[in-house]
Amino acid sequence: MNVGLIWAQTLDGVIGADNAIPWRLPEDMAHFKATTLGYPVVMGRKTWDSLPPRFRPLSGRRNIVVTRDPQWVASGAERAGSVAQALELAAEPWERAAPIAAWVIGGGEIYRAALGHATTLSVTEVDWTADGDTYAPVPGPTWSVTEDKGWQSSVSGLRYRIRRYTR
Ligand code: VY7
Repeated sequence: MNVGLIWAQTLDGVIGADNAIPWRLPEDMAHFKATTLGYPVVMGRKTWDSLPPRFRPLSGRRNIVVTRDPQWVASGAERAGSVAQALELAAEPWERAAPIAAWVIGGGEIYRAALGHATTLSVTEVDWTADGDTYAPVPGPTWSVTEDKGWQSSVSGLRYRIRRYTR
C-alpha cells in the first residue's frame, strides 16, 4: 500500500502555530487540493478542528479522522483510533492497488506516526521563518528528492518550492 504525506513548512520546519498555518499561500492550497482530490485523506482531530467549518469535510475526498476518543463523530467524516487503523480503512481492497492509497494531511503528531508507512512525500517549503508550535517530520536518509519544481513567487509575495520525495 502506498501512502503519501503532504505538508507545507517554513525553512525551519514549522507547520503550525495555535492550530493554524501561520502564512497564506493560495498556490499551495491549490496544489494541496489538486494533489489530494479523489484520494482518501487522513488527518488528526486537531487538524479537522482547524479547518474552517464550511470546508469540512474536504470535498471530493473520503475524510478519515484519527482520535483516541471513541465517542467522536462528525458529519462527513469516518473515525479511526490510530493512524494504522486509518490506513486500513483507507486501503479498502479496491484502493489497495492505487498509486496512492491515501494522503496523510496532518498535523505534526499524525505525520510522525505515519512517516514509517509512507513511500511518497509532497513538501512545500516556504521561504520564511515563523514562530510555531508544530513541526514537520524530518525525512531520513532513506528518502530522496525525485521532483523539484524550483523556487516560485506567490501572489502573497512569499517564495516557495514544491518537492516530491520518494523511497
Ligand atoms: C488546509 C485550509 C485551511 C484554512 C483555510 C482553508 C500542504 C496545505 C495543507 C493543508 C494547505 C490547508 C483551507 C484549503 C484546501 C481546500 C479547502 C479549504 C481543499 C497540507 N502542502 N498544504 N492546507 N482549505 N497538508 N499540505 O490549507 O486547508 O482542499 O478543498
